Amino acid sequence: MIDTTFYRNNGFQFLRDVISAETIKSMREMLEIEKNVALDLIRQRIKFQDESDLIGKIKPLLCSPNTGGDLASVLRGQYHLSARLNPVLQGICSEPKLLTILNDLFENRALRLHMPPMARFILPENYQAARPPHHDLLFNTHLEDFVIAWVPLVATDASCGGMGIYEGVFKDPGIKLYDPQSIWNEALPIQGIRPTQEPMNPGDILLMSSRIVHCSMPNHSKRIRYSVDYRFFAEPVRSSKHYLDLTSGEVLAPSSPPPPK
Ligand SMILES: O=C(O)CCC(=O)C(=O)O
Ligand SMILES: [Fe+2]
Repeated sequence: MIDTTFYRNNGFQFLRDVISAETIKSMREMLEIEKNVALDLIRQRIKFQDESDLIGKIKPLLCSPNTGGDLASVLRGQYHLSARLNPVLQGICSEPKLLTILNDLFENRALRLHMPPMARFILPENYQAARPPHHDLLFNTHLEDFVIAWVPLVATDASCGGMGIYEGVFKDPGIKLYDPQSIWNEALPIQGIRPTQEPMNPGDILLMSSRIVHCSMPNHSKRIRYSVDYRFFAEPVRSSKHYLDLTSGEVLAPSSPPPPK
C-alpha cells in the first residue's frame, strides 16, 4: 500500500481509502459539534451572526494583544484543547490499513503518536487559517523525526483547498524560519515553486515527512474543511511531551518511565 522508497525519496505520499467510513464519520460528527463550542469562544469577545459574518473580524481579533490561548487557536481554524483530547480522534490508531502502512514505514518498531493530535475547521475565506510554507520540525523540536498523517474529513479539491507540497524542498538549516510579519510566525521563502496538490476524499490520507516543506491552501468553497493531523514516531525515538503508546494504548506523560521493551 505504501511505496516506502517513493516516500523516503520524496518526503510525502498520497494514499487512498485507508481509513474506514465509520471512523471518519464519528470524527467528523464530534468536530461538527465542537465547532459550535469554538464559535462560542469567539462570541465571548465579538458579536457575529453566523460564520460568514465572522470572516472580516478574524484578523483584527487575532492581532489584538489580548488574544491568546484557545481563542487564538480557533481563530486560526485549530480546535481548542478539549476537542483535540477527545478519544474519538484516536480511533485511527485501530485502523488496520493505517497500521500496516505505519509498520512498513517504521519497520515494525513500536509506534507512538504525539498527543494530542491537531484538529482543524477551516472556514470558507478564513485566510488566517491557511498556513504558509513550513516544515513541521520547527514546531516539534522535541522529536527528531516523525511522520505526519494529514486526514481530511471532507472531500478536498482546488476550491476548498487542502495541503500543498513543495516537491523536492526539504528542511535546510540555512533557510529563514521566522517571519514576524506573519500571524503564524513562519514563512519559508519559496520562490517560483508551485505547490503540488491532489484532490482527496474522506478515507484518504497524506503522509508527510517532518522535513518536507508544505503549506495549506485557502478555502474558497462554501464548505468547511475539517481535517485532523497526526504525528507518528517509533522506538527508539523518545518524546519529552505526552504521547500515546500504540502497543499499550496508554497516554504517557513526559515524566513517565519508558515502556518496557
Ligand atoms: O491543515 C492545515 O491547515 C495545516 C496542516 C499541516 O501543516 C500539517 O499537518 O503539518
Ligand atoms: Fe505542517
